[in-house]
Amino acid sequence: MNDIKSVSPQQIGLDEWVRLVAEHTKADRVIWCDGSQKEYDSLIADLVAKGTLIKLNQEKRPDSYLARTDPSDVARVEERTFICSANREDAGPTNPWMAPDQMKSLMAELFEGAMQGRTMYVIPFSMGPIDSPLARYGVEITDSEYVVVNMHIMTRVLPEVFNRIRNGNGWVATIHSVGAPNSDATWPCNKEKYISHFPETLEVWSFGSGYGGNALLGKKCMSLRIGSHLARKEGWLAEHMLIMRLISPEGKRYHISAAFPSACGKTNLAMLKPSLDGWKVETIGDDIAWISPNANGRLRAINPENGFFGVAPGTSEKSNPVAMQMLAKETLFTNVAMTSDGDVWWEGMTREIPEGLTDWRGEKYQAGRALPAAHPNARFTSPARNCPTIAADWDDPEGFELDAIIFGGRRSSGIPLITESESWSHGVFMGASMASEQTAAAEGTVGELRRDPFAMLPFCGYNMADYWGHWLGFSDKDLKLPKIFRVNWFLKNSESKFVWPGFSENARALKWIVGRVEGQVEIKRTPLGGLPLLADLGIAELNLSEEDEAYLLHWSKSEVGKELEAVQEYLGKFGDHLPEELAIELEKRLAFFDKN
Ligand code: OXD
Ligand code: MN
Repeated sequence: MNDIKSVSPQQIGLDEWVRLVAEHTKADRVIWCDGSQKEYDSLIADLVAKGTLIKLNQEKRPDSYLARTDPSDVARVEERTFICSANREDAGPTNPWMAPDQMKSLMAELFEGAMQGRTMYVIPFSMGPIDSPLARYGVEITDSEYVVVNMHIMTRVLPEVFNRIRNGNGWVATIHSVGAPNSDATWPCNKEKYISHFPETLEVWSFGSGYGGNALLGKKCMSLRIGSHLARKEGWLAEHMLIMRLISPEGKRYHISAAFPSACGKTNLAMLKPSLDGWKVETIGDDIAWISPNANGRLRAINPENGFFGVAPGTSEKSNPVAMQMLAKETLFTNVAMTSDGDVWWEGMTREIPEGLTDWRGEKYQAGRALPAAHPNARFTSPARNCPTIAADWDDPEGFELDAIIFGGRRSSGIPLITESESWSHGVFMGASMASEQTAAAEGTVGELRRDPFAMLPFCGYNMADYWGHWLGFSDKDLKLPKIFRVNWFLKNSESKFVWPGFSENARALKWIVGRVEGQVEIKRTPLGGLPLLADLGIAELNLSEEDEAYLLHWSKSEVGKELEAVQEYLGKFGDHLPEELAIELEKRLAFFDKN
C-alpha cells in the first residue's frame, strides 16, 4: 500500500499524492486553490474572523492586514533546515543533513493526523511567468490560510499549473503543516520544527512553522534550495540576488544582479531612487534571480517571484521611499507595531515614536524599555505590481541580459567601497569569501561576523564547494560573461559612524560600475582586485571629510592578510570538494602578502 514516506509524488501523480497526504494528515477537507481574487478575499475574511489577521485602518492602509505570530515563530530556523540528499557529502559541511528515509519516517509520524480539524489547501504555482522557458512549477499542500494568501502575492497561483503537471510537466512537490491539529490559536505552530528538502526527488516537507521563509515553500525552499540543485543539473544558476535595470541619462539600459545576505539592503537597492540627475532605476526583483545562458551567449535573469516579502524595520522615506509607497495598500504585515488609529509602525519608519502603540506581541508599547515595538524581522508582503519602480516589462519571459554581478555584505572595516574582480574565477573567489555582520533575518547573534558565500549559506541545496565549481564552469562555456564586483556600503570610521551615506547615493557606485562595463574609467590594480580612482567616484559634493573619503578605498596589508587567513580556514572546511581554481586564487593572494 502506498504511504507518504515511500512514494515519489511525480511517479504516482498529483491526484494520488494529494489523496495520500489528505488521508495521512486526516485533514477535515481538501480545497484545490484557483488563485482567484474571490478565493483571496474569502480566506482573508476567514483569517480576520479567526483573529489571525487584524484589519488595518482602511482609509490609511486600504486592503491591508496585520498578523502577529507566536513569539517563538518569527524567523527562518536554519538549524532545523535540512538538505536530505542521499549522500551526506552532497549536502556539504554547511547544511544540516539527515538521510532521506530517516527524515521521511520521522516526519511522516509528525504529519500523521497533523491536519485534523483543519482544511488542507492544494496550491498550484508557477515560479516565473508560466510560459517562460525559465519557469518551474510547484504544488504546495498547506493547512495554513495565512500561507495561501501570502502565496497568492508571492507566486503566480494558477490552476493551469495543475493541467500542465497532469500532462507531464516537471514539478516540485511541497507539503507544509503548522503542526497544530484542532488548534484554535490565532497563530498555530509547533515547538518542533523541520524544514526538509529532498533534492533528488524534488520535494520539500515543512512542519511546525508558519513564518514566511519556513512556510512559503516557493521562495527559499523551492526557488533557492531545490532550485540550485536543479540549476546545477540543468546548467543554470539559482541565486539569492536582486535584479535591477539602471538607465543612464542617455537612455542606455544596464541590467545588474546583486547578492547580499538577508537584511543588508537588497530591497532598498532594488528600488533605488538615484541621487544623480538623469539616472533611473527600474526594479525587476529584490530577492531571487534565476540566471541562464541564452542564444546570444549572454547570461539572462528572471525574477521567479511575484511579490516582495521584505523586512519592515528600517524602511522609511529616506531608506526606501519607493517601498513606502508600495506599502500604502494591499499589503500583509507580519509582526509590525500598530498605531492607536489602526495603522502600522516600525523602528526606523519615523524619528518620533507615535503615542499609544501596540507592540508586535499585541501589548501596550512602553517607550524607554529596551524591547522594540516591531519585531526586528517584521515583514511586509506586497504584490510586485504595486511597486512604483517596477519595470513595465519586469516579467518578460526571456529575462534580461546581465551586464554586471555585484556581491556585498555588511563589513564595518577591511573591505573597500567597491572592488572589481580580475577575472571570472577571481569573481567567484570574491563570492565564495563573502562574510557579513549578522542581522535579525535568521536566528543567531546579531552583529557577529559570519561567512556567507554568495549570500547562499542558508540557501544552497547541495555541497557549497560543488556550487562554486558549477559557477566556475561557466567560464568554460562560450559565453560573454558579466563583470563581477564587490561592494561594501557599511564601513564605519574610528568614531563608529557610517562613512558612506548609502541609499540613494549608492547610485554613484553603480554609475562607476557601468563606467567600467563601458571601459570609460580606469582602475588601480591591487591584490584585492581593481579599485576605483577616488576622482572617478564623483563624491566631492557629498562633503565627506578627507579621511572618510580615503577610508572608502583604503586597504591595509594587515587587515587583508587577516581576512585571507580567515578565508583560507573557511575554504579548508570543504576538503577535496574545493575547486582547484579557488585554491589557486587564494594562493595568488596569500603569496603577495608573503613576498611583501
Ligand atoms: C528573506 C531572507 O526573507 O533572506 O529574503 O531571509
Ligand atoms: Mn532573501
